[in-house]
Amino acid sequence: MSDVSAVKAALKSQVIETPSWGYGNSGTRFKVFAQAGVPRDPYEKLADAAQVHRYTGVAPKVSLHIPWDRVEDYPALTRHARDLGLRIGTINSNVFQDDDFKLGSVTHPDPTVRRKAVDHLLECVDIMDATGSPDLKLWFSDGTNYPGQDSITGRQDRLAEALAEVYERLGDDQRMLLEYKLFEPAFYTTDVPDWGTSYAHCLKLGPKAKVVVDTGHHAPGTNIEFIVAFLLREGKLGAFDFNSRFYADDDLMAGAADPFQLFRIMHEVVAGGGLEARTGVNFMLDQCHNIEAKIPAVIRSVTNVQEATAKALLIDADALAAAQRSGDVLAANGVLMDAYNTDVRPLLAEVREEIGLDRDPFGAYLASGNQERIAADRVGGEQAGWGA
Ligand code: PSV
Ligand code: MN
Repeated sequence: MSDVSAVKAALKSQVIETPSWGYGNSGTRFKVFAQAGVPRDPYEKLADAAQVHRYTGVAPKVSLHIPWDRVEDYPALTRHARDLGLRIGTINSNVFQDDDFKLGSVTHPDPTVRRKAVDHLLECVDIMDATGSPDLKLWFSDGTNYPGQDSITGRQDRLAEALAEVYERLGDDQRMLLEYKLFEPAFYTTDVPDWGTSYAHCLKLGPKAKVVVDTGHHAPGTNIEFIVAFLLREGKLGAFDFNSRFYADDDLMAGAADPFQLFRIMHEVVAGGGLEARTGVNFMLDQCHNIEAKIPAVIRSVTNVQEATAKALLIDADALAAAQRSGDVLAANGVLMDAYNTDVRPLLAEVREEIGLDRDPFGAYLASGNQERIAADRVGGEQAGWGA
């Protein structure tokens, strides 16, 4: 796209959804480091998300995770979000932190455990009804640790049965987003290990079922942009869980480990029309901030996604197509690299200024005093974190 006003319009209309759990305490299996001012409940998590939206202008949606964000009164939480200029985004189910799910949730060999897992997923759809959330995100830790532990085929049958029941319960405007992950916590087999498995189940389920690409959930060297291009072409790319991966499912800030990969992904998104609202691609972050301050880290992640998007939008599509048609490999690659090597920060600063925001969201947030305010105000009570 070479028309700067069209590039700016696309950047202004992009929505990046932030995760409630990114504002809570998190860590590794070795240690969770508590931070001052961390939210103590979902209401405070939304207040933090509102700060991110206030300074970036593109983050009005917040994903919830159930039961971490379970509240008595979902309409009240939804009103609270609205009062803060936000709306509730995706409802993330959690069938991986209950003792009953040791051998799996929806693929567990025992039908009573499967029932419990499916009931949780149905509860998540009830929460979607109560909050106006359009998307249910399913990620299953289900799998096996040892050869022979369970039937791989049997587990696929159970998975299909559970997904079908939940799919049936969805309203007309609600979608099911099925996430995959190569491994962890199961190490031998995972029941939804890759995009192909997710895609096959979604295809059978119907048009309301789509695949989620969590950028951290692949083997090293996987060409994620190919997956993105393929799914978009098939109309089955539902959402991203953006984060960075150095080694495994690190869940670090999007664009931190490999900004070039994020650019390549966004190029396929732009080329496949994925920025257009009609495709319904949801740009979510799924990350945790273990050692860095959380709100500024989410701001940084949002701007990293924006920078990758801006660079992808700046690719001269006509020049690229011409080079591709004529088989000029070096020219085609050059068109992409020219866009990638453009410093888009001044362009994004202009975009922000045009919508009445500070040119530098990160600096403006740090100067706002909010970080000190929440550290002083949020004393007592229990800080939210994994499992809260
Ligand atoms: C699993 O690793 C995952 O990516 C899923 O999206 C979970 O819901 C999320 O992380 C939060 O822990
Ligand atoms: Mn994820």
